[in-house]
Amino acid sequence: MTKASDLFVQCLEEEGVEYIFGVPGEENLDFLDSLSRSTKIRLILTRHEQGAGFMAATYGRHTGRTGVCLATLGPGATNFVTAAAYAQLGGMPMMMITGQKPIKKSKQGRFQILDVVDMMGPITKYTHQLASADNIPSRVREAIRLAEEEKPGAVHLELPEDIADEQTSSKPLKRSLVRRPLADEKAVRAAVKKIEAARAPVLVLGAGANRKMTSRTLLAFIEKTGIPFITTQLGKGVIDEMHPLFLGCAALSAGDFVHKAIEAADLIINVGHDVIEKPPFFMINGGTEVIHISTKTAEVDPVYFPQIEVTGDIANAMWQIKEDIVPQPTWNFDRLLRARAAELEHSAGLGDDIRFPIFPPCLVKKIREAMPADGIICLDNGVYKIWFARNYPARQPNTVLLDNALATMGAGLPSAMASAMLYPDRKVMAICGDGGFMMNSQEMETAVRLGLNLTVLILRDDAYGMIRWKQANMGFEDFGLTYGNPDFVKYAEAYGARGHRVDSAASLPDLLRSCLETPGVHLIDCPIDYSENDRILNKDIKELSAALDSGGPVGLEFETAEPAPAGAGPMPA
Ligand SMILES: Cc1ncc(C[n+]2csc(CCOP(=O)(O)OP(=O)(O)O)c2C)c(N)n1
Repeated sequence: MTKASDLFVQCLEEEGVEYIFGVPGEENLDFLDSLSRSTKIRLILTRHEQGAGFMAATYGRHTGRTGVCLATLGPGATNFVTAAAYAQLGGMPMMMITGQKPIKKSKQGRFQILDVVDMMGPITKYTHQLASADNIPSRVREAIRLAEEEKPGAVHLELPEDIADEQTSSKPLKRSLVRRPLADEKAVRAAVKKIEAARAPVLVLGAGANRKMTSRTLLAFIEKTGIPFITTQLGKGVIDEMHPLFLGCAALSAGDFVHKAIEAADLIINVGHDVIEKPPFFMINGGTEVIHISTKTAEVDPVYFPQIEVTGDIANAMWQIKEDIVPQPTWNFDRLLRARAAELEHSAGLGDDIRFPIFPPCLVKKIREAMPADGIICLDNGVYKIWFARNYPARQPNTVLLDNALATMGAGLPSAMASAMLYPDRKVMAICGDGGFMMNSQEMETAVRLGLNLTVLILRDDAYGMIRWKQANMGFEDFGLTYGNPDFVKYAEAYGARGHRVDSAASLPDLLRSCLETPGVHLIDCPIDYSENDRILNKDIKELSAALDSGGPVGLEFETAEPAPAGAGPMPA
């Protein structure tokens, strides 16, 4: 016979779990005791359940295997909610294990008791209370299977104290061998015919394209056909964004150069579309047609109703299409590529502006120069996310971890910590606003305790800058969005990390280099100047890209004899 909590740990070992991130409570003590004897799973104690949840989700995002986190009942479980939603919307396989008071006999009334299983319902793929030790193997297997199946997401198991203490003869189940179904040949053929008949097809790579094998087959397709590509924010890095056929990332909702490129296309090959992201284009009836290539069928809505759907494993679908397709001499991508050329010209000038406090495009450029191709930047949520999504070329998959799904603040530092744990030989940087950093800054202690090599860059504007910008934009008074900050250098030092302060744009590269090369946790306090966000993002870019059609300031003239078909314009802001 085996104790239930021992069996639970054995099941997790069988699944290949390496870490459990968490904050245990009294109701997890049997489980914790069982975990103490595991030679395969390491407990990573955090200072808040949210940090544990974000780290577990990021483990899932990097590996495709379920990241596991642990908390107690009631308040521990409620602290998991944001991380669960982050994993669920962001497509990251993650399992939460929470404790509970005994379910058969309890003398404690309703103290700390919430219906956690019910609470997790809307934000998980599976939530279940273990009511018998015998069922632990099948419940764990089912939870992990579902967490990893397309679209990956969050699952939850509740282990009550009395069940954890039961004895059972059950044994762990082995992982199943699962393959995603392959796309149907006829759908592939239809897609190929449509692409061959187009004049200027374009690829749009979204969140679902960010899978290990997909990058390889997509690259082979792009190299064979010469068809250019754009990415959504969650598709960043699927293909090297320094590739000459990269047309940009859809970071703004509308009016950017990248939207001009989409408008110039007459067919959109939309790979790995996920409705969770803001759409990079919107369809109108009779407008530009769309081929949907994904593991799931298209969720139709007023701006998305593709004409052809190729559903099944994306890597295989792209391989089949690549094998079948014959590049056409009639394809012409000039207008698409010229929009990109104009964009590069515009952003190069901005990146060279070394004013101080630092100018966002210059910051992005300096960080790109400091980070190696496989270096990982993990963004929190704030204004700077738009700048990084637009201007920072991701060279490899999962090297720009940003959250364009739940878009929560507070995940930047924990996601960077999980990245640094998983890839100790790569350079990892958390990039946070002062607001987002302070939401989980207590995890600096965890980072130092774990001995991570990590650079945390805090972009300090002493405000919830993103909201302040929108407030100004909407014509409201500047009210209610500014605050003071701790002395971040001293704050870092109090945790045993190294604190640094940037005092000029020119000194940033050396500071970045020394932080990235010196082991340990570094925190950089970097004042940032957001005063021109509006001029550049809302005015200049839109005016310059709009001028592309008529040959405006950037001197580009699109052939007007054969205008792009209407209907694939950017989503209105
Ligand atoms: C948990 C959470 N709370 C609130 C928001 C809404 N929100 C989005 S950005 C933002 C301000 C971010 O401020 P900061 O981290 O300092 O970055 P900045 O925009 O100043 O660069 C807020 C409040 C959110 N996305 N997530």
